[in-house]
Amino acid sequence: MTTKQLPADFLWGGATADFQYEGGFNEGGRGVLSHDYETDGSKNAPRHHTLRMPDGQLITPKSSFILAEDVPEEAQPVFLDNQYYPSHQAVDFYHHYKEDIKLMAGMGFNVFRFSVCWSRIFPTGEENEPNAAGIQFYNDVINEMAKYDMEPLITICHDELPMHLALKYNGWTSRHVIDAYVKYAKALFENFGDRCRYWLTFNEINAVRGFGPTGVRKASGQDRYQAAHNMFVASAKAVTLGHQLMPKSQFGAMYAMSELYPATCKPEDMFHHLQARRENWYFVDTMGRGYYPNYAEELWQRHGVEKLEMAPEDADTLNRGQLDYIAFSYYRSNTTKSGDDWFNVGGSANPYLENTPWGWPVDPLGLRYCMNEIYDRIQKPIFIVENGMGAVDEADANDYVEDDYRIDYLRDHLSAMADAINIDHVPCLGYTMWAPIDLVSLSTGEMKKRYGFVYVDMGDKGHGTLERTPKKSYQWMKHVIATNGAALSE
Ligand code: BGP
Repeated sequence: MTTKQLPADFLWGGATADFQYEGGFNEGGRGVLSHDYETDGSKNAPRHHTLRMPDGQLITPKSSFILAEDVPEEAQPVFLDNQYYPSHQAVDFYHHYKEDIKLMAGMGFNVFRFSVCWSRIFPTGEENEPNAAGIQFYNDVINEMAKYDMEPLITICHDELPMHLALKYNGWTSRHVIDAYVKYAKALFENFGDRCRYWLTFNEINAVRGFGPTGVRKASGQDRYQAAHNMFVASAKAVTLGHQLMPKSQFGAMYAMSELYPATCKPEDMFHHLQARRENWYFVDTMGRGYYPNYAEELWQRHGVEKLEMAPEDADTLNRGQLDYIAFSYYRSNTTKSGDDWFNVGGSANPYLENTPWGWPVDPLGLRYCMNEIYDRIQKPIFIVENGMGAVDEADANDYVEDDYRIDYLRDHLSAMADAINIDHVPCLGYTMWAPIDLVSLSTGEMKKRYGFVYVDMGDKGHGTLERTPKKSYQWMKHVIATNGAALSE
């Protein structure tokens, strides 16, 4: 059997996002964030937010992603007393960071991916100077990590906007937001750049195509792809500036790249698959190669894009701000066939795979496939920055969880990853598992959908002690990291 042992400098860690993990929503001068208005939900009842019209009427858009829908301009988001908003407390990393970092270090993590909360640094996005208390918080976090030789991987923007920017500028459709983003990124580079090598400009930037960019009032293709263009320019500017200020820095952006298969070998399904996969390649290709791909025009037409607003210097900006590595999340694979909605691939069931309790097909080999596919195409190192299994964990009286299903999921995926590295020779910088400590689910807003190595005593409505207890998978992962992957063959 080929060894599963990984290169000595391999980065092992976990990944989180501020509004799902951090809490402290009205502490330390933090401003209101787009996600703060999202309620909890469940597998069958989507999250939602509420908007108030000038006449007092309340409306609830269909989209669970704040304002990612055609809503009247006068509508203002509101908090309602009878709703629960999970981002406000999340699982309170804000007050538990020392304990959580110690727990992560206990597993042997040498990297921890977290996102900075934009509105903690610039509460509205338009201040001239960063919020000192926000800078202090992340300095404390990074310094705490340094005690355990754990380096940060910082996501600059994880699917979020300060609410003020979302409302005033119609989110990313406006170039004003590019300037606000670059100012924000610069503040992070100046304050944390001496201790951070690896950066991600955006999380799952390709989600803009489906969910809509956070804080945009319309869901038209024109708006989505204009927002994507502005995000490409913002990312490229941040990369160029980051390289200047921090010569050793390495930049990636993160893509949701769960694998996509044709449902059959019928030529029409195969061709549909090629085009559907390009819906995501569009983002990787443009940012990884520094220019729009040949098929961009065909894709724009498909989505009713008439003309994107581009500045004359944008082509040069994209070219100079190419990414150093390609990061992605991988949870599952999907299938598609001719006739499927472009925004909703994955409709056909895959008879060869079993699903998680949330209906996500489990496909470890798809991870190896995906790693090869990305490297074949872009020829830059890759970084797996999210992978994991959301499950219902039944804790015993001592809050102990025997999560053998999670161990199985991770063993199979990590083995597939090791094969891509050791057999296929795909350069891979590291692996950060989503999410080392239980936190709030992005899609459903639940606590019940747990991912962690560490159980957090908290329920879907925020009740609980927030006490942290390692699960069975904690010890297992510790052993895998201690052997640098060799234990995966045991
Ligand atoms: C990714 C997001 C994460 C995370 C993860 C799991 O799309 O980047 O923020 O939440 O998916 O998804 P969920 O929480 O919906 O189970």
